[in-house]
Amino acid sequence: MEGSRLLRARMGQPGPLLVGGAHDGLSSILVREAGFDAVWASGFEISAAHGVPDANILTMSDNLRAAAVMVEASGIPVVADCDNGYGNAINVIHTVRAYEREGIAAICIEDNVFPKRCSFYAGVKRELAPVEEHVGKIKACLDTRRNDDFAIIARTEALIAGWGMDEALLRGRAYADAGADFVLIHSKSPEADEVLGFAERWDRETPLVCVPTIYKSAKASVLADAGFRMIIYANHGLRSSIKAMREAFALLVKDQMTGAVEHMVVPLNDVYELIGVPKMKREERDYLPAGGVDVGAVLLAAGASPELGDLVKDRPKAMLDIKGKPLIAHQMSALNAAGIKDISAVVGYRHEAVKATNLKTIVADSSGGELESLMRAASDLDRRTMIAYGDILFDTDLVERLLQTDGDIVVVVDRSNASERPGRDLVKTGGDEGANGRSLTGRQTDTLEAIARDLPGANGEWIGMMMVSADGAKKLVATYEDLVGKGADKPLHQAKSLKEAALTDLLQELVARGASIRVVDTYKGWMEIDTFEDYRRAWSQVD
Ligand code: SPV
Ligand code: MG
Repeated sequence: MEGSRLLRARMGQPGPLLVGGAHDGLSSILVREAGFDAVWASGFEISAAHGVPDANILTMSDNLRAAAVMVEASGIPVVADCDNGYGNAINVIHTVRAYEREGIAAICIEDNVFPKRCSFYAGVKRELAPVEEHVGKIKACLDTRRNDDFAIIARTEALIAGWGMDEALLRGRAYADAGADFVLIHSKSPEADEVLGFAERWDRETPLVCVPTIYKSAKASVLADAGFRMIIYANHGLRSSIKAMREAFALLVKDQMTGAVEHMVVPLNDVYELIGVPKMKREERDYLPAGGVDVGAVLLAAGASPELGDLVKDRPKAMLDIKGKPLIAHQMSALNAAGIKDISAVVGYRHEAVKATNLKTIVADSSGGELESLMRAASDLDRRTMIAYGDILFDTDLVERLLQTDGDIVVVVDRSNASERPGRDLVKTGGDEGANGRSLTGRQTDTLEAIARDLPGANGEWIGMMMVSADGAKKLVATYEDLVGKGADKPLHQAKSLKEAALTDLLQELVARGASIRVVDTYKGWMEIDTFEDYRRAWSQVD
C-alpha cells in the first residue's frame, strides 16, 4: 500500500503515531525495525549526514533524494521535513509535485523564511515569514497534491523565534483553517509546558504534532493525552550513531587493531540481514543462470601424460597452451561463464607450473591414483560440485546442462562411437528412453548400470565430467572412507588397490551398492586431449 494511504489508515487507529528520525536508507530501516509507525526524513539529520548546517544549504533535490531512498528502503510511510518548502509558494508547488511523485506519505512545511535556520541554533538570525505568506504555501500544497491522502503538516516556529503563545496560536489556527492536515507546534523549552499549554488552548479539529527534542522527560502518553496525534523523535538515531562511531574510531586509532572494537560493533551478518542480502541471494537463484556461488568445481589435473612427449616436459597437461591460453584456463572460462567461480584443481606432476587467477591448487600424493587425488579435495566437497578430468575441454552449454540436473550424482555420457574407443571409460546405462539413449524430453531418466574400461556391451562413454549434489558429494566421500576402513591395499573393481583406483572404480562401487547415478547425454561440446592428434584438433576447433 502507498505510504500516504498507510499513514491515513494508521491515523484512524487509537494512540499517537510515533515517528523516528532518519537520514538515509539504513537509518530508515532501523526506524522500521524498532517499530515506529513512520520515518521522519529529518532536515537536521540529512544536513548533518552531508556535513553541513541545517540552513537550506542542501537543495530541495538533495533532501528529496534522501527521502526517496528512505521510502524505498524502509517500506513504511515517510514523513518528509521540507523546511520552508525551499522558497515561496511557487517553489512549494514544485516541492509537492516532486515529493508526491516519489511516494512520500506526508510533507512538513515550516514558517521560517528562506534560507531557514535550524530551530535550535542559538545566536543566529531568525525570522518568520508573514502568516499570509505561509497560508499561501499551505493552500498551494493542497491545490497541487493529486491524492488527498498525501498529508500536509503546517509547522509554526513562533515559539522558537520567541514570538509568544498568542502568535503561535494565531498561526496554528490560520494554517488549520487553510486546510492543513496537521499542525506542528515546535518548542525549545526544556519542559513540555509550552507545547502542553498550546494544546490546552487548541480549538481546532486539526490534529497536533510535536517534536520533543529539548523537552526530554515528556512521555508520549502524556503528550497524547494532551492531544498530540503525532510525535516525532527527530534526531536521536543520528546522535547515537555519532557517539558510537566516535568511540569506535578513537579506539581503532589508539589500538590499531580491529579486535579492539569487536565488542562495540554488530556482526557483519547483521548488516547483511538489514540491507537484504538474503533476499538478493534468493533473487540470484530465481533470476540468474544456474550455477553461481553455491556450486564449486574440482578439476583432476595431477597425472603425468607421457604420450604427449616434449609438450609436457616442463608442465602438466593442464598448462598445455591452446591458442594462447592454458587448457585449465579454457576449463575455468567455461565454468565461470556458467556461474561457477569457486574452482579447485588437484595437481601433482610439475604442479609448480600450474598458475591461474582464482584457482585454488591442492597438491596430490604422486604415488596415488585418480580417486586418491579427488579425495585430497574432500574438504571442498561440502556442497554441490562439478568434478571433471583436467584433460578435457568442454563448453559452457554442457556445464549449464549439468547445472540444470537434480540428481545426487549425475555423469555426462557421450553416445557416439562407444564401441570404437578402447581403453576409455565406457558405460552401460538403462532407463525408459529409446534404445540409442536419446530422449525427446531431454530429462535424464537414464541411470548408470556399469562403468569400466573396455566394457562389453557398452552404450556410451563417460567423458570424465560429473555433478554431485551436497548429499552426493557426502556419499562419495563416505563410500571412499568406508573402503579405506576395509583396507587401502584391497583391489577395487578394475584397480589393484584402492590407492591406485580411478574415479570409475568408485562409481562402479556406488552402482554396486545400489546408488542411483543419473546420466546426461551429449554428442558434442567436449574434447579430450590425450594424443598429439587431439592437441592438433583442439587448436583447430577452439575459438
Ligand atoms: C528536523 O529534524 O530537521 C526538524 C526537527 O526539523 S528539529 O530539528 O527538532 O527542528
Ligand atoms: Mg528540520
